[in-house]
Amino acid sequence: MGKFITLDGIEGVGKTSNLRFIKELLESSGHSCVVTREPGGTNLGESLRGLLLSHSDENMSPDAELLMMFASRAEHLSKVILPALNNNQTVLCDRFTEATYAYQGGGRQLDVDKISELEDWVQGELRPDLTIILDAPVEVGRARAGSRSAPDRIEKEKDDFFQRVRKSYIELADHYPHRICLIDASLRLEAVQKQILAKLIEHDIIDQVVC
Ligand code: T5A
Repeated sequence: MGKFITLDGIEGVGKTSNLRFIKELLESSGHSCVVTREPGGTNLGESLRGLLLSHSDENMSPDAELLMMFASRAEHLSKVILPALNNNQTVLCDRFTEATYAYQGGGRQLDVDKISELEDWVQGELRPDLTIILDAPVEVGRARAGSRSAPDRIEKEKDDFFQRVRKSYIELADHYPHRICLIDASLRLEAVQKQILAKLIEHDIIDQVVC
């Protein structure tokens, strides 16, 4: 079974920038990598992503949003993630279920027991071997993401929504320290990458020798 690594955090903290760095590290240490993302990663998942992150102002009920995240995840697990893990490949995923706890649980304030039930149903016992949460104050993420294209449905949320999302991520890392780690992403990119490298070594994902 391959390793399952996920990267998460609030908007603009540097997931995309660091995903490339992690992929290069993994490949240089001999991992065959599948890089993917949520919501998305399959034809159906990318169609759902289009609806979930649309730029329209049309309302979506929080329950519909939650169920669509898990519908995308069910397809992703069955078509991409599980086949790759079973083929001994390392899966590197830009966001996973921790995002659901943070955004739908924290941000939308949905009942986390419902999320946990869906997690058990859709994933069975599968959990990431390592989740790296890039943490930075909401203002820092906003400022970094700010200059890009028009905000999508979720990016349009107010600061208090993202404060709750950030708080949920911090709580998840506190609750599952063996598999979820928090990285200070407010630092310069090189300093962030140094922390990521240390975590990958600490969790036996890569060998110190190859670095
Ligand atoms: N969602 C997702 C849910 O609500 N529930 C779920 O279950 C799931 C799976 C997905 C959206 O869906 C929601 C959450 C999200 O709202 P996404 O595709 O993951 O969205 O996109 P975003 O989170 O919007 O990702 P972003 O592209 O905004 O941010 P990144 O990838 O974190 O940031 P990145 O790497 O593009 O960096 C932003 C800028 O900052 C610079 C970069 O160069 C770039 O210009 N930067 C730094 N600058 C200084 N110092 C550093 N350390 C820097 N790191 C990066």
